[in-house]
Amino acid sequence: MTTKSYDAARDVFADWGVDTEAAIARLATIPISVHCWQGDDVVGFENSTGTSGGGIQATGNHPGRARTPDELRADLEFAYANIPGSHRLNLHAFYMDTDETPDRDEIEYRHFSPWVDWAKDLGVGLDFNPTFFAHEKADDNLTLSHPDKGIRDFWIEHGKRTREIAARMGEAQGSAAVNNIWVPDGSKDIPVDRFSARKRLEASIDEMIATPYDKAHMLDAVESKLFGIGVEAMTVGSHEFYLGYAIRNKTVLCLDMGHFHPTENIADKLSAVALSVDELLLHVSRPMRWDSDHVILLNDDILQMAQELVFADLLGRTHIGLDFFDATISRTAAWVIGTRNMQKALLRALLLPQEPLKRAEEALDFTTRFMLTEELKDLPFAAVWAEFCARLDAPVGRALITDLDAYQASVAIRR
Ligand code: RNT
Ligand code: ZN
Repeated sequence: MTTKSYDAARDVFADWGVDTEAAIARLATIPISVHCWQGDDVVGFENSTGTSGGGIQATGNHPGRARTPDELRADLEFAYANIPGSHRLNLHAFYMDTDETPDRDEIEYRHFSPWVDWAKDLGVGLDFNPTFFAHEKADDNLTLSHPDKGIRDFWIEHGKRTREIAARMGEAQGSAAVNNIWVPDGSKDIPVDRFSARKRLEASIDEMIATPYDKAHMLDAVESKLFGIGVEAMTVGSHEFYLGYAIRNKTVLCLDMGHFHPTENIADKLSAVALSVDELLLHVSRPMRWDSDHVILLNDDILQMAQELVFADLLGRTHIGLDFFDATISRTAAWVIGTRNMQKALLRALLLPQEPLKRAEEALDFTTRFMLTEELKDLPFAAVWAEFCARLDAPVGRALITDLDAYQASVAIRR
């Protein structure tokens, strides 16, 4: 039984030539890779003494931070129950779940097997990341491009191990785990030999990813950045660096929305890079003045990203991951609302009548395009979203807020 408001919305969309049932069915097939690090403020679970670093740090002290793998999994279970559909978990290497104390160059699959078992039970696919920060050997904000070969070798070994772990995860779950490489490497002040640093980074990644793995199990991705705290003058792995690297080496290219100049439009980049790379990974995020990793809102930036993915037919070769962390609000609410915002943006894009929009543009009829884009903003998207959530057993509106509040209250008391 569908609701009256959905029935009415279906007719409105049908009038524009849009099939709401097709949009709902398509949205249900799009997994979002939910980042584990929103749940514990990017601290991780290494038993050895980790340091903070790499210019990434959550700010805020809201009660209820997950302090153990069990707490993080409980929070994730709650979050997934309130996010309609089947999704993934993006795990960082320093979220190992073990009593052992392996250093980064000693990690093995068994240190992550509790995650694999749990994810399998929950029907969640895993993605993975080497962790090149929060470690004494990264204190100079240099890892794979460090002038010291010993340090580079340490991190190369770490990266190799994550690829093997990710490949085993992918094999166990029957879908490729994306293993995303981001390094903090850069220079606080103006360097005089950028080229050597970039050649070292290239050579290190080449060595790290030399062992081939079945693409059905593991996909290498590379993530660029503009600058970070402590590396204001130069980031070794810049956008141009990794765009070229990904093209030459046929890796996935990761675009993080916080890793460009603030006035750049990341949505605009998708169709440009899609001509040269096969697969994309997104780190959907909300930079405010800098790479601040605010929780994503349902704003124009996200709507444009989703529209590009749908209109340019890039969903089939784009892995949608999230990358935000806010410790001033409920971490579970941040996960749930942020992930749902990505889905809502995709649904809106799926519900737009592409044909008249593209036809107007092709005919250089910008008046029609303008009238359409603005009038279409009034379409009853919310009724279709509510129907999607109802079919997939996820609450909306006040019921959702009551759920989020109750869970936050429970963790705030216990932790
Ligand atoms: C850092 C990058 C990177 C990290 C995660 C934790 O600026 O965005 O993706 O946020 O790997
Ligand atoms: Zn990122």
